[in-house]
Amino acid sequence: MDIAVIGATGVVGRECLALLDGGILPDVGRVVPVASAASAGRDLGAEQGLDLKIEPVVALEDVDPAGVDVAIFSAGAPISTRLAPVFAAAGALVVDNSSAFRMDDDVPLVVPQVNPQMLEARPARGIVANPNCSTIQLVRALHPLRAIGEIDRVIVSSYQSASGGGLRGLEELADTTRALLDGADPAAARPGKFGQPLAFNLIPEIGLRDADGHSHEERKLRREPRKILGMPGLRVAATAVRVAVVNGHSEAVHVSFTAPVSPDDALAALRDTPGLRVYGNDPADGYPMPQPVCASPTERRLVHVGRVRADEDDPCALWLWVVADNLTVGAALNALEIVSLAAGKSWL
Ligand code: 2RA
Repeated sequence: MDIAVIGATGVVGRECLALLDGGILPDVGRVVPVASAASAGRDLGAEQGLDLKIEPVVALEDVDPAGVDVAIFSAGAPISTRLAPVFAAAGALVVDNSSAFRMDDDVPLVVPQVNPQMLEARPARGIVANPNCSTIQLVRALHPLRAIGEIDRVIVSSYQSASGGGLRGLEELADTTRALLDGADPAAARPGKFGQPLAFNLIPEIGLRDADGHSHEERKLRREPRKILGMPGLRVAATAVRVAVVNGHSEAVHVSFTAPVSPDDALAALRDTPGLRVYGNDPADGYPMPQPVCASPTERRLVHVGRVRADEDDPCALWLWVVADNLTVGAALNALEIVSLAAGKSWL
């Protein structure tokens, strides 16, 4: 299987290469990293200390889609809009990490642990959309709970790390933190990737707000779970906050069901679900936090669910605390799990 990684020098592209190096897919042939012309010729394998044989970076304008079996896009919606159909037309299965196609009716939006049935047949346009990072961890925590009752409403507050803003986001957190520790005036910090200085701060806006006051990220958290769970009428209310965390998104999730539910039943359903790390309510069980989750090569490939507890004013509702590495679980790993799922189908 020859794979092109478009956006290979970005934070998600690098995770894709690292996962491929780790053997997430069998029978990998050529790995063609694609990036800007400024990166053409770079040896990302050597830069990242990978064993996998990776070809020198090809500039976006020079890439030849012919002969590519799979193309993973992590270069932003404009590039996906322009080039994903070109790769698909050349016969590649495109897995797109951008928001370009997620809500198109003829493009499946897939989390393999939740709606694998969406890949029983080759996607009509040859494109599969990878959901937004904060969506993936949310639906992987919600899906098992459908075994204990019918979900009626979800209220989610997300606490999203700087790495969600890519390399610029990471640089900005480091720069503004260093500046403040050196005594600089936070107001002097230039509003960059996040519009406000992030160090020691919270920014209640991810993606611009619309006329109704909802941010672009909050819209994703409302629309995407409905499509993935096949619940177009699911009521979802979201608040998305950028926080001064390097990597790892966290979510406080309030789930309402149509009938009474118990935290014990929820914990049992979650514990029966592969790919989840579940924390009980014994103080010794602890709770998930982004820093240790993302620091562990094994834990950063799981969705972590803790603080499962009753809503004391509503017997039909529960609280959850969900943490995951937004670059692996929330992007690169889900994309490659889609490829792995597709590889088992006759149509790839
Ligand atoms: C963010 N989910 O966290 C968006 C895109 N990665 O910035």
